[in-house]
Amino acid sequence: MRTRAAVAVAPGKPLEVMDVNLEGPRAGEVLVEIKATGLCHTDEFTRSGDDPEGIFPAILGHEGAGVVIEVGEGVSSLEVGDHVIPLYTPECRECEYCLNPKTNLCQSIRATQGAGLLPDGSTRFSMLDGTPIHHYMGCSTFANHTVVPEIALAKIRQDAPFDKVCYIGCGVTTGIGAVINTAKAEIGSCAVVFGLGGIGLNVIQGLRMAGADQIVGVDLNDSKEELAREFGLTDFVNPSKVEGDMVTHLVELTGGGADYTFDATGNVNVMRTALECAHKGWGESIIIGVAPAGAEISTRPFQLVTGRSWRGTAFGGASGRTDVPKIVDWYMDGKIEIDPMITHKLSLDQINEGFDLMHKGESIRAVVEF
Ligand code: NAD
Ligand code: AHE
Ligand code: ZN
Repeated sequence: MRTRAAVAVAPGKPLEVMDVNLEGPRAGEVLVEIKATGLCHTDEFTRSGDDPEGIFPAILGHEGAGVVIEVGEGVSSLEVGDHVIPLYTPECRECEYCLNPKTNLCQSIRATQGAGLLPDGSTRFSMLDGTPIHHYMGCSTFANHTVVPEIALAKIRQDAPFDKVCYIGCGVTTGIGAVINTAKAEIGSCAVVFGLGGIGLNVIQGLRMAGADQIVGVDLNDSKEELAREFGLTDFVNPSKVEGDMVTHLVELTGGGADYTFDATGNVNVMRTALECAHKGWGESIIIGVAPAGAEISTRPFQLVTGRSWRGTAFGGASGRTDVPKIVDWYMDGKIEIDPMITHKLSLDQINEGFDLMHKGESIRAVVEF
């Protein structure tokens, strides 16, 4: 079939919206009509050329929601008409990783997914001249139709609005999950969140759900404070307005350091500050942000010797087929909020404007509706 997609033709270039060829689903695969997709900073990271795994041409996008149009041979858990959210962290429920409760990092298709291919080692997308186009994170939601492995689709309820729950495909689950699944923050905790964008706001929402007492937000952009306060922020710090050392400032503000700190910026200098303002003896710092190729974190080992821990989280530690339908229920039951974070709605033809808004710091989430 033919479908319409935004194609990343080369690193650093704007996406090009065009008609592309899409082959039908093979064994274990599912054809999905994407109804809506969010723009996450990780899409921009890959588009920019900063991602060491970036492959071009590719159809980016990993925060979508849609409807099953066709199922391939052997698909048993989904049928035509089901509503689904594609998962960049699949859940095969059989691999060594899925069987270990300590991780959500299903590895059953990681190698082909990282190479921009479906599990049989081929791509379903091509340009009209026949040039193959790579998949991205196993999802490629910047296309009106996409083919996704069955194990990388969460089946969700039919009454959930696509233009809101697409955000559960990455940002919502990553932020809330970092608090609930990874940090396992306790009632009364004190936390510092670096970066109050599409991920950081969901960390704040997760901390409020967990019953945190103090939630400090750090961002270079003052305009992020107001919405963050609506989600539970208690203190805002703009590092460019702090005189002296940021770590000292944050340790004082939190009465000795935070129980939990979260990096949602992707900046390795910020990650160091986040680790060092965690409380001596027990503070945990969780890295969520994705850093550019070649970037490395550093600190004095003494920071760890004296009881701070440095950890990381992918997709908020969530097992997607199991957890995503529950998070959709939380949204539908009013336990979590999504609507105020979706600040812009765009058509596919306007998708590059979404990245401009991200760069200008004007959006939290821009969502493309098909
Ligand atoms: P975003 O652009 O919406 O938000 C980033 C925020 O960080 C912005 O508000 C920006 O002003 C702020 N910021 C940037 N540099 C800063 C600095 N030096 N100090 C303080 N604040 C700073 O991006 P997002 O979609 O929220 O993504 C955030 C990061 O999380 C990205 O690196 C993204 O790739 C990553 N991410 C990781 C996962 C995961 O599973 N680990 C999932 C989604 C996103
Ligand atoms: N390709 C990058 C790494 C990118 C990365 O860390 N991705 C996160 C999800 S970000 C979603 O917005 C992730 O899930 N990582 C686990 C994995 O297996 O990819 C690089 O640096 O090479
Ligand atoms: Zn993402």
